[in-house]
Amino acid sequence: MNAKLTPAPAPPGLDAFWMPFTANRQFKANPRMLARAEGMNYWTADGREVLDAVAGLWCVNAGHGRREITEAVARQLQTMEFAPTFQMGHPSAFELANRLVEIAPPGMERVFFTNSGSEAVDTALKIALAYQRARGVATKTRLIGREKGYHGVGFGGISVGGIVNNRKFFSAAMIPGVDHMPHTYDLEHNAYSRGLPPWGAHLAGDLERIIALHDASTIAAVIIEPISGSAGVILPPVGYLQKIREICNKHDILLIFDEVITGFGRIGSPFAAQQFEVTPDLMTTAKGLTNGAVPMGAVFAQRKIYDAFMQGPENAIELFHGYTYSAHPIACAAGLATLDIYQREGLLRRAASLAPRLENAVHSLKGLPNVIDIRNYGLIGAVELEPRAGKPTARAYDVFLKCFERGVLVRAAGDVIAVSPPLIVEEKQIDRIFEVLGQALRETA
Ligand code: PXG
Ligand code: PLP
Repeated sequence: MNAKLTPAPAPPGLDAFWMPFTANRQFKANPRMLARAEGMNYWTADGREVLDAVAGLWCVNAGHGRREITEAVARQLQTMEFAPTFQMGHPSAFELANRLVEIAPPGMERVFFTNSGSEAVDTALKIALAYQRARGVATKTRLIGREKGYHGVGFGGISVGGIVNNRKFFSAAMIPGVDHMPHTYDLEHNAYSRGLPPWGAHLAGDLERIIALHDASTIAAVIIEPISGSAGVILPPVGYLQKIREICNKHDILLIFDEVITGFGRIGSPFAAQQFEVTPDLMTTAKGLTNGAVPMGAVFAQRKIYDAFMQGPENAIELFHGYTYSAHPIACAAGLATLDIYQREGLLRRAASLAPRLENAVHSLKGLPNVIDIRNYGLIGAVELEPRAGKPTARAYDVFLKCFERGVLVRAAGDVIAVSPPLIVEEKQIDRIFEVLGQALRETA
């Protein structure tokens, strides 16, 4: 877009908007405003083009400005802007659920809609607890998460999550009966691994320790991100997820995969469950479900879980849970149009063919100043930096800023720079992302 043709909008007052997960004062002193998006790019309010290397926030998997989504949403708005799904229904909710089941891991035949990943997580945890009661094992009430896990910001999600800053302020309100397995982050053994790290499958064995401590009869579910994003891209060691699945089977404990980031093609299959050939009992998703165009999340459930609820009198509500906007018609329209694009363009598998290019590009940054590890899988790349003494996260923030100034949007998670471009990314754009990141690293003390 030619900046000269578009008068800059009057600078808005910045005080009223309390920004999420943002250093508000730092941002408002030097705001970075995005005004337009198309394909792989954003344009800033002053007309500068920025290559989106993070798919918005890991969600715009089909790239920006997809007409089919816009038109589907507009059509739905003109036909029926809202319809309740409590004791009522509308066709696109059922259609979207059916379409999702078609691409889901084996047996995941039921879908519960939410409005975000955080709501999907809280929903999955509640389904897990209610399921154990429904099938007559009401003693199974404990939940197990992992250190460094990110499961959104609901009270359930932060309780099973393992990110210190998300927890410490709210410690008085953590849900009871939660344990945490160790994370699998280990630079000593795994630094600079390409793809899944070879070391660490044995860490799954810690689940046996927790089960031995409490007894399996008290444990409802284990929740895990197949690949964790927010904690700085932590990958499952080879064989680790399989081992977790075996232990859960052995002790009759539900396994929940949180696929909010890994879902919808990010790592080369529709879901990580398929890529890693480990099928969970429940799966939480959001983000790529609607290409980020309308907020929506979904919990996938194995048929056996849904069936366990379908007893008692037929006029009884089986699950006391739901959101006003569960299966909102606008979100359903966006979801259906998004799935059409994914399927027509083969995007749910495309990351597999681009992964080698990204792997080579990201690992070419080894040896640059302050780089202490590089990780990658599918269309996810991460460069970990040595934190500045006494100033954690400051170095990665500076690198993020330098990249933005040079026209590439990356994401800083702690002292890790994460890259997760839309799945439509071209090989040349992958190269450009890491060229710019390399320059930024060279210039950052
Ligand atoms: N689970 C996982 C695994 C996630 O990654 C959520 C739940 C929560 O989703 P909502 O839609 O409530 O935000 C997430 C979200 C980042 C970043 O850059 C990651 C997320 C959100 C924003 C930024 O690491 N993950
Ligand atoms: N708070 C109040 C007072 C409500 O009436 C409702 C829903 O009816 C909620 C919260 C929950 O809102 P939502 O269904 O959008 O999650």
